[in-house]
Amino acid sequence: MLQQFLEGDLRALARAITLIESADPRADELLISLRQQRQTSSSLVIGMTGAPGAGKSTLTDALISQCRSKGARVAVLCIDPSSPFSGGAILGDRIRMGRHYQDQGVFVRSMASRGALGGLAKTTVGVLGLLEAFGFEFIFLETVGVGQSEVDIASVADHTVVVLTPAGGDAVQAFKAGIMEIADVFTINKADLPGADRLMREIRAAQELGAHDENTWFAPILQTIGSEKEGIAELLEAIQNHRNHLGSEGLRLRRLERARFELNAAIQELARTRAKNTESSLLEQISLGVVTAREVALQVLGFQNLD
Ligand SMILES: Nc1nc2c(ncn2[C@@H]2O[C@H](COP(=O)(O)OP(=O)(O)OP(=O)(O)O)[C@@H](O)[C@H]2O)c(=O)[nH]1
Ligand SMILES: [Mg+2]
Repeated sequence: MLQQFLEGDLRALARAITLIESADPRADELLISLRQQRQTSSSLVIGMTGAPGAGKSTLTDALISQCRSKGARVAVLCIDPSSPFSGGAILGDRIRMGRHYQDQGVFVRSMASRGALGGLAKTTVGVLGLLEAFGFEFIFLETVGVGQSEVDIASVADHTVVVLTPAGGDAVQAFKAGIMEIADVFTINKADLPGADRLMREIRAAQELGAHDENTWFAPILQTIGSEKEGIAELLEAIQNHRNHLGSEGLRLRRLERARFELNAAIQELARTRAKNTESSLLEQISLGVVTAREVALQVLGFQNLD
């Protein structure tokens, strides 16, 4: 399978993803040998975030066409934190991206991730590693719904595109959700609706208020009409400009951030298992107030002391 994978066989990729999703122990082995074969990844990993209905799927779809027109191969990972199954909200995206299905240069995969850390499946990072090793030039990550998963996506992606709309209160929502901080590129989608210029000024004002120096990357603020495919070339260009800004050192730091996210997910997973398997006698002691939950936690996690 490794051989077929390295030769670019999409069926081998699909099988490898299934291994990861089913938590098959051979998946780790595969990932490690792939990482040794393909040391450097030049993929652009792009996270698309924004409120439900902002136009993430529409824009991703248009960006796929833009990448394909340049001959680049593209993968899309749709992450649905609301569902334990793939389906539901994801289905619409599949249909919308349907016309790329015949295209061998486009790979679309949906993943459910309910119950996973912050809504972003721990398997997502593994699958992402596979897509990078496979050699896609562009990899888009898209979530359905709002919440923590948007911020998580920024920990995993190299470039985070925040999709806003001129609809009332979008900027306010973005400030609240901490999305301003994670944006590498803003796009005001639905720029055909009134209020796009005003929103642009609000974001710019907010950026200038924040701490900055001569090295600060001011996320460019674009306007797009996803449904008309307007502004798509400029959006892709802005993403590529951010890549150039990051350079190899910036990219290295982003990847460290991803590793930290991955480690955090692994630790939480282990801790959760330990908690679930804790003997009832220990639970009873906590319940009676004989010991604190923290003391038992340290014990079941194998810590010697509070450090
Ligand atoms: N007027 C207008 N409508 C748009 C534009 N872009 C997308 N839409 C429409 O907005 C609706 C939502 O777009 P989606 O791409 O599904 O939005 P999304 O962010 O992926 O939504 P979720 O996946 O549910 O979070 C669709 O009906 C699109 O046709 C635009 O630029 N202008
Ligand atoms: Mg969508």
